Amino acid sequence: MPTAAANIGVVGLAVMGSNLARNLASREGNTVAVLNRSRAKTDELVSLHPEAGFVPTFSYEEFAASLQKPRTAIIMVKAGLGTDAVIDELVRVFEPGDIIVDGGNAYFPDTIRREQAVRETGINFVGAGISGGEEGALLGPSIMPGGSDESWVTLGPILESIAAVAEGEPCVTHVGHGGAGHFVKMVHNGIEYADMQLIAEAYDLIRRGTGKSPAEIADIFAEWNTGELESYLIEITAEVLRQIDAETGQPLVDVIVDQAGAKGTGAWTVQTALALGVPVSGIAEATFARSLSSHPEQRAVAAHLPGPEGDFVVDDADAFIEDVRLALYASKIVAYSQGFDEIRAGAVEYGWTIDLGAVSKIWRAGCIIRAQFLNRIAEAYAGEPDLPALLTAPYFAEALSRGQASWRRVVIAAAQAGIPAPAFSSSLSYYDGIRADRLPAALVQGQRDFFGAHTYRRIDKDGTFHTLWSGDRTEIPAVDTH
Ligand code: NBP
Repeated sequence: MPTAAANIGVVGLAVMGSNLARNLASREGNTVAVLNRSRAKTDELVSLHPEAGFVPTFSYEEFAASLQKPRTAIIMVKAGLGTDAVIDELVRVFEPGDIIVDGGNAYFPDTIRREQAVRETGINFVGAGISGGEEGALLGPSIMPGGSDESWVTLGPILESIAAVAEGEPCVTHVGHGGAGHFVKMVHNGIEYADMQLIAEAYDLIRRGTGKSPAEIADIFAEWNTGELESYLIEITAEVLRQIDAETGQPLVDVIVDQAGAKGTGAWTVQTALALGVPVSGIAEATFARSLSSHPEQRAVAAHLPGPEGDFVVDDADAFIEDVRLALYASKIVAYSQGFDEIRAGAVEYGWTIDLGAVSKIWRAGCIIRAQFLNRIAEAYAGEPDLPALLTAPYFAEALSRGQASWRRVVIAAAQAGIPAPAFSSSLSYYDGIRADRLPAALVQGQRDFFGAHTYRRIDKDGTFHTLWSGDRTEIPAVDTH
């Protein structure tokens, strides 16, 4: 058995686990024990990176013996049954007070279940969302840990040592108890879907409205990246659009099949939002847009359905591009506002205390949605921690006010030209819905009471009412069911 030389261990040495282990090993004070189900990955990692000083282990007993107490292990295996299998093994060889961290992409209800089960053994379980892909794992990810306060005492400094750094601050915070970390990571991914879809719609509208080439649009995105839209996603979009396919000489974007894949975190975000009753229409439209794109059989049979007559060419390309920029920013504000609403609602539902400003700050570096914009969100919550809707904060309200005329022109142009812009248009509808004095929901309540006696409330007195909806209307009494 090895001596307890390591202060942290990693189980699962595929691309994410091995990069995270290397990141940990590169930081002052860390000695990293490593373990993988099959021996080959451990041998390869240790032989390729002697500088890391890894402690290789080949059984859970050896792994546990190599760790100082409280033992701390980060699991980086395929989410699902693999995670449960590793947890069972670690629970078998660990002791009360030790800490098991799941750094995989777990669905948060699984994390809640695992945390409760492991806690009964006296061992701490922490579900930690880790964003940034393989490069982030190696160089500095954005980390969203949940779990107990006790585990954070040991884990906090270790995670702070490997996280990305934004303006001098590590991109990790103790998000909340239980499954809060994986919940927040899920919503992060949902917001990422919306952000990507909005950028794709902006590209499509500019291309089809102005006839500009992908390379020319890349220049526009690069320019946008110097202003309020500055973000990793805008930056990489410019690079994707500039890329030429070596085989055909065509812009690569024109050679790629137009069917977008998904690994399921967008769907989780939307399913969870539906259960919580939180409208995340931007994320939902982005998720559905990927689904729509991925049904070629339906698209083939629908291709003959008529669209508007004539070509779509805007009169003033520069003005249209500026309209699209402002519409993109406004829609992005809506998508983030909706995502933060979901986190707040999740915190209430599951009894977590989540600092929304702190969440926005740990997304400023290391993850896919990293952007300057997140500082504005942090400022909004610093100014008003219980802000009911992010988009009403003064900075965002001003941006929406500045952009709304452009936003409407772009959505009108898309509809008239027959260009799908589901995220742009649903975001505008959300904006108009949330700011409306009165909504047709009153009529929906009337309909519900008519066919199902679901009752309604009145604007002029307290109580719950049901109407007998038939016969002579003048005879219909309103019955207070209280
Ligand atoms: P994979 O998701 O491809 O999983 C491969 C690893 O899981 C290998 O180490 C494999 O061991 C191990 N494993 C499996 Br599969 N079943 C196991 C079991 N029953 N018991 C023990 N180990 C088992 O690895 P990855 O792409 O490095 O991702 C790791 C985690 O990080 C996943 O949860 C993923 O969703 C998450 N994540 C990935 C990314 C990314 O960009 N790839 C980003 C963010 C988060 P073996 O070598 O013996 O087969």
